[in-house]
Amino acid sequence: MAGGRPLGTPTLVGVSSMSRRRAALAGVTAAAVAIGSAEPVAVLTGPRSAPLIAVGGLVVDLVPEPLKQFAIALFGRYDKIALLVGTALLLAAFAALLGVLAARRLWAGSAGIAGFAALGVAAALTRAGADAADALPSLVGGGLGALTLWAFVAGPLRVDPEPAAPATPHRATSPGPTPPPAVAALAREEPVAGWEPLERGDPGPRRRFLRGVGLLAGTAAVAGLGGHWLAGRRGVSAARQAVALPTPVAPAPPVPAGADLSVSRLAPYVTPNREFYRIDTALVVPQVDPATWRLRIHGRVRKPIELSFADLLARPMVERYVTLACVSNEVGGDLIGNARWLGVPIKELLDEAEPEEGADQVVGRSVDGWTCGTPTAVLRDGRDALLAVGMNGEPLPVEHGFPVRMVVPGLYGYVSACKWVTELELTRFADFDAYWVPRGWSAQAPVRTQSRIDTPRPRNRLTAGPVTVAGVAWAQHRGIRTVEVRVDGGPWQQATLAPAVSVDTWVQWSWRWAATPGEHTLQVRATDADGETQPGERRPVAPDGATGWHTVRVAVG
Ligand SMILES: Nc1nc2c(c(=O)[nH]1)N[C@H]1C(S)=C(S)[C@@H](COP(=O)(O)O)O[C@H]1N2
Ligand SMILES: [Mo]
Repeated sequence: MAGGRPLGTPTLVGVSSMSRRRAALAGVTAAAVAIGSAEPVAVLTGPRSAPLIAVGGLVVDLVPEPLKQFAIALFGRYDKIALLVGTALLLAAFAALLGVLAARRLWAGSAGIAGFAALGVAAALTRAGADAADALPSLVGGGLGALTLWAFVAGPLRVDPEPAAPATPHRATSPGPTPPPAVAALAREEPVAGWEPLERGDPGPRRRFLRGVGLLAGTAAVAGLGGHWLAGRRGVSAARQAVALPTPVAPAPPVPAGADLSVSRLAPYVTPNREFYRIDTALVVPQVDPATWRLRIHGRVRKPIELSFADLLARPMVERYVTLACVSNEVGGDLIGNARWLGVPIKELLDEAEPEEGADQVVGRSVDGWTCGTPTAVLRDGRDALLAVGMNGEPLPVEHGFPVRMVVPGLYGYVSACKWVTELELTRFADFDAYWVPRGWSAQAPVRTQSRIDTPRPRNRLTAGPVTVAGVAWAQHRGIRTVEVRVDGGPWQQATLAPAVSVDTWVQWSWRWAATPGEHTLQVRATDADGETQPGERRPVAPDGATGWHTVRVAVG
């Protein structure tokens, strides 16, 4: 067997003798090629068709709710990045195994890659609004990945750590403390008999293997990152910048003087867009071109409506301050923000569409298939439920739903605030469960009365004497009547309320505390305008919003 390298001949001995570590490295490189080469293709077919994002999206939709809660608790707002990194690590581990498998049986390794490609294709094709082209990134990636694996295992980049010699006793038994000669030679970087380069300048199979790994992994990284970057440039930020928002026929009432108590650490009355919390299931922010955007109002209506963005902008607009809150906001949490929204009253559109009797649910559907179910009655009861196009004087930021989203005062976001909305379907609660309902959340979810202490912060060290305790309280669409504070479980004391624009927004409050030395516990509770006081009982965020009093412990020196 001396002499020629068995180029492209996967003899059983040669294949099975490929070192495990190299085989694993070959597998990981093949996976990198698959993922990386899919990205430039996804520039054409859209970022959601890229295998990592498509499979990640599938995971987001399929993962059982308790696990998701756990992940959110564990990773906080970085849960999406954690998901992608976790998926990539898992993929790398599988790819390494596939490499080892392929070294033994090339067909099995190829079947594994085909399986992954099929998963990518299935994930991409089942995303909302997907078309056949969305299969392309996974197909191309899978094909190139399989080719890479072949090249390493049986093709030009193949490495045999041993001459394809008859099995020696060294090999039959455990390598033991003395490595077989070929392995020892490799460690010394010496040429091995039967392994000499074919010609001068041929780097030899081992070098060629490593060069192959480096070159392919590098190319994959460049293709992947470049493709990702290009896909990002195909976003809609230019189209967003070009939007000229109309002047509202009904401007928002001015923010009353004193709505902002201007206490440091206290959340500002109006939340700047950059600081506004973001919650959604989207792994990549949907990029919706306003030129092609359509809104369909359909289902159980007598007169279905279809509107373009220009049609919407041509309608009379109102501007309103509304505080949006997430049902997943823990007591004391910050998944809440207040903004000035510009938009068309949903009521007017529904009135024109003429909902049928019994159509008690309006399903808002996003371009990415996410849905929320809002009571038709709530949307028509005269509150400022908007199809919003503007946020704090700007077109909606892309991550907050550009070009159009729903905003409904008094309801949690998951039942009302559909971003990137493209459909309002009239149906019945009995007939359709929106996205979060089968995942264990209530179909009906008015915002619970809540209050939060923003200052002092937990575990602050304070000096004895007067201390300003301040925060925010909210009971959207009912309004806040009183806020009370107590120290160390003592009597409740009335806080001072700042003025607010309307009952649809939160309100700031403050209370002067004569702090005495020692450890203290501060608690806050609010009473809404209906006279209902926040219960002290602690309940979790699921299924319809947390209850309990925000409690902050401080040390006064
Ligand atoms: N398309 C879409 N819209 C969505 C969601 C989503 O996952 N997808 N999440 C909802 C939830 S749970 C909340 S709390 C609000 C948050 O809106 P924001 O990100 O603009 O603060 O958006 C709602 N609209
Ligand atoms: Mo939410």
